[in-house]
Amino acid sequence: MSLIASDHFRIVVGLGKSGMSLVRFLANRGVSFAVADTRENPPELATLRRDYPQVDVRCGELDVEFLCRADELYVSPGLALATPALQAAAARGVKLSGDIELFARNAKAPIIAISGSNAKSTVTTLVGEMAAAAGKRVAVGGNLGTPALDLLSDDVELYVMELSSFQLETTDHLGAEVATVLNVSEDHMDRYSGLPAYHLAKHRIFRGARQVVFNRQDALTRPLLGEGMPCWSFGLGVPDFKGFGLREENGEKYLAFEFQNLMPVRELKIRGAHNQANALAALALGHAVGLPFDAMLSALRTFAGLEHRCQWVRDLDGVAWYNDSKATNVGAALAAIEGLGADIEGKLVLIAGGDGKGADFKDLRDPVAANCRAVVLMGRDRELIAQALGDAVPLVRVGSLDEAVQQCRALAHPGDAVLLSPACASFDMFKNYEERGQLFARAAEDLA
Ligand code: UMA
Ligand code: ADP
Repeated sequence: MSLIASDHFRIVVGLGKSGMSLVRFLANRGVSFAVADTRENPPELATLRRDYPQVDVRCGELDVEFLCRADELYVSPGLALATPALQAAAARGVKLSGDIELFARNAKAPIIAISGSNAKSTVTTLVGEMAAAAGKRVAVGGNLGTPALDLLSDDVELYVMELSSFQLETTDHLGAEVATVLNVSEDHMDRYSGLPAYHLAKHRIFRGARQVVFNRQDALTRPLLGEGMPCWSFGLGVPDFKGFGLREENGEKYLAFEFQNLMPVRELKIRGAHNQANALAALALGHAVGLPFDAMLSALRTFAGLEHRCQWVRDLDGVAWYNDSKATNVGAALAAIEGLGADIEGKLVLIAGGDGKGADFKDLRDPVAANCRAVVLMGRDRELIAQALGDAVPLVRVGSLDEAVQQCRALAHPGDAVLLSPACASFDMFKNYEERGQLFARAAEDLA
C-alpha cells in the first residue's frame, strides 16, 4: 500500500524525467492526476500520450485556474517555486510538493541523502559502489539521473540519493538515515536571492535525519540541530573523535578514521585534494549506516572517477588534456585549477565561460594568476569572467570550442595541462555539460 491519499487530485507540473516518474507512480496507484508543463513540447510528451492517453495534459503558459483544481502540485525541480502561477496557486491553498517528498514517504529502506554545491555525483556514486561491495541491494539516483520514484522497490536495502537544492525546496520531511551537505559555494544564483537562500534550501536535507555528516572545513555544511543528533565529520586535517581525515606517518599520507589509519592516499585512483575529501565523505556516510571498512576501501581502490570531472583525455607533445566540463560553477572550477595546478610541472591553459547563472567570478582571479599560463574565454558570459580576471594572465576570446582547442594547442608548453573547467553552465552553446565535454575530448583527440 502506498502512503498517498486517494481522495486528492494532483497535478504534475513539468514533464521531464522526474515528471514522467511521477506519472508512472501515480498511475500505478490509481490516483487521479493531470499534467502541466510551460513548454509547448515537453520531453516526455510523446511517452505520456502513448502510455497514458487518458491523462489530461496542458502545455504552454501555466493556467492558474487549472492548477487550482488540484489539492497538491508536484513541481519539477527545473521550475522555480517563485513562478507567479505556482505562487498564485499556493496563495489559494494548493500545496506545493515534489517527487522527493513522495519518495521519502514511500521508501521502506534507509536513505543516505547527499547534497552540496559540488562533488554530489562523485560521492553518491562512490557510496553506491561501497554499498554494492558490501553486498547490499542498493539503489542509487535522484539528481544523478534515475528519478527517485523509479528506484522504489521492496527489494532495496539501501537508497543512496543525490539531492539538489531544487529538489529539497519541495521536500518537507526527508527522514534520511544519514544526510550531508558536502560543501556550500555559490551556484544557481539565477534562482536564489543570494547565498543565504540557497544555503537554507540545501539544509532542508537534515529534516528528520537520524545522523549527520558535515565538512570540518566548511562551516556552512554544519546543521543547526538540537542536542543529541549523532554527527560524523570529514576534512583534510587530522581527524579526531567521530572524524574522518588525513594523517601522515613515516612520510606516507593515509585516509584515517579517529586514531586509526585506513589506507594510503596513493592507493586512490581519483586524483587531487578535492577527491581525497570526497573519499573521506563517502567513508563517513558508509560508516554511519554500518558498511564495513574492508568493503568500502576496496571500492575506493577501484573507483576511477566519473566522466567529465577532471577526466584525463590525452597527452600530446608533453601537454596533458583534461575534461572538467561538469565544473558548472566557480567552486568546482577552483577545485580543478588548484588541485590540478598543484599536481603538474608547468602551468594550466584554462578554457572557461558559458552561462554563468548570475555568479560572481572574482574568486577565480588569484588561483588563475597562480596556476594559469593563459585563459581562453568563450560563451555568453565570457566578458564577465574577463572583467573578474583583469590582467591576472593573458586572455584569449574565441567563438567556438574548436577554436578554443586550437588556441590551447598554440598556447601550452611541454609540462603544461589544458583544462576545460568552464565555471559556467553549458546551455548557451551546448545541449548539456556532457555534450560540451564530449566535443572537447573529440577536438583534443583529433589534434595531430
Ligand atoms: N522546464 C520548463 N517548463 C516546465 C518544466 C521544465 O521550461 O514546465 C525547463 C526548465 O528550464 C528546467 C528544464 O526544463 O530547468 C528541465 O526540467 P525537467 O522537469 O524537464 O527536468 P527533469 O528531466 O525532470 O530533470 C530533473 C533534474 N533537472 C533539474 O533539476 C533542472 C535533473 O537534474 C535530474 O537528474 C532529474 O530531474 C531526475 O531526478 C539535472 C540538473 O541539471 C541533472 N540538476 C541541477 C544540477 O545538477 O545542477 C540541479
Ligand atoms: P555535482 O554532482 O555536485 O555537480 P560532481 O561530482 O559531478 O558534483 O562534480 C562536479 C564538479 O565539481 C566537477 O568539476 C568536479 O571536478 C568538481 N569537484 C569534485 N569534488 C569537489 C570538491 N570536493 N570540491 C569542489 N569541487 C569538486
